[in-house]
Amino acid sequence: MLRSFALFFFVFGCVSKVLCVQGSCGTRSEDAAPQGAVGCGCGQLRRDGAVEPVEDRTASEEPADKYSRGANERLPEGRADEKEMQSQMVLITGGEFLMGTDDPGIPADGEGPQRLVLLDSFYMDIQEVTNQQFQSFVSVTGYVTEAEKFGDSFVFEGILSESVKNQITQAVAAAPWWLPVKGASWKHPDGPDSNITDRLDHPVLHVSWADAVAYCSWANKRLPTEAEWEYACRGGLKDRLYPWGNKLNPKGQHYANLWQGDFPNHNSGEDGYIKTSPVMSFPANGFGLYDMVGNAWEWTSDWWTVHHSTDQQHNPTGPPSGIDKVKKGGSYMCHKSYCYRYRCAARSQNTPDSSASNLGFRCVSREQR
Ligand SMILES: *[C@@H]1O[C@H](CO)[C@@H](O)[C@H](O)[C@H]1NC(C)=O
Ligand SMILES: [Ca+2]
Ligand SMILES: [Ca+2]
Repeated sequence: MLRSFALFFFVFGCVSKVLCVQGSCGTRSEDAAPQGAVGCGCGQLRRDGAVEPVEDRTASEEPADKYSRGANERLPEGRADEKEMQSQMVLITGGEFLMGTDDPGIPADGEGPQRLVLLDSFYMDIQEVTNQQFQSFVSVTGYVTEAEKFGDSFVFEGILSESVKNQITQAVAAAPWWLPVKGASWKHPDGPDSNITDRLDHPVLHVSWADAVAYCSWANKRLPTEAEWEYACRGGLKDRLYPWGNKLNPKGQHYANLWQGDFPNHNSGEDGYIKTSPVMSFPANGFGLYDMVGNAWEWTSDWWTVHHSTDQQHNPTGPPSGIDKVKKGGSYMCHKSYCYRYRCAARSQNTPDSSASNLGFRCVSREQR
């Protein structure tokens, strides 16, 4: 806990927020911050150091190994069905692109400097991994997510039922709209009294970085690097803000599931969705990829740093180690006033064991799967 706070000081240099005692913060306490500098508090969802996972995981039990197809070779029939459950992939033809931006929306996030990156070709899921897809993975492998092991996950206050909200005494000091909710998991995304029955085609949520790695590995895929994700997000456009261009709502249309209204108090749902939307509800980008920005944040394989070399790089994979993993694209909770992170160059971070009601993933692979 101390370490997260120290890091929080370091990253945001914002003393007032740290001193803001749990529960005593006004919900608009971030108004004083530069626009979007702190955002939706998405980076603050760290698990308390005092909370230990139910099981210690040894190296050989890393989810990626344990649940890889190799390790599950003898598992049940139903391969064909399982295959059909997988997301369609699209070829992202390699090439050069300008990663990051010299005109950062949130400089503290390390969006800049803009730098030349060369990537090999790869295939990418056209959609975020859905509840249904994750369910098929779990039913074949018996996988248990980290949120289920910890027994809780972070849920946005605005989507909790009153009865669950009333039982919660803790909050994230810097972002009081995030509540650690017992029993929240991918199966119970809005808390223990919710379910995914009507949301099988929505992005899976409350998955940690390791959970995402385990799923992709099982599917013979992997998480994208940040560079791959950003290149894919840009959809062939150069130096634009969004996957579709520079205008947020071309011709008055919504191109992503974001937040309209007054964050965090009122979501007008003008784009049709207060929470997540079924994947592919908004137009695809030039590469045929859906929901690259908005809907659910997406984990990448890179460790987080805000320092980037301007040297040209080939297939960069980020720093060799770190504390947080990079996530990209923003979510249905992002509004310009708090979380101007639904841009391709934007980025944020979480500890790998974090999970929340706005964070999911998609996979990539070198070959067509
Ligand atoms: C799932 O939630 C819906 C309400 O969102 C409820 O009507 C339904 O009974 C729940 N299903 C289960 C299996 O709990
Ligand atoms: Ca929305
Ligand atoms: Ca997304």
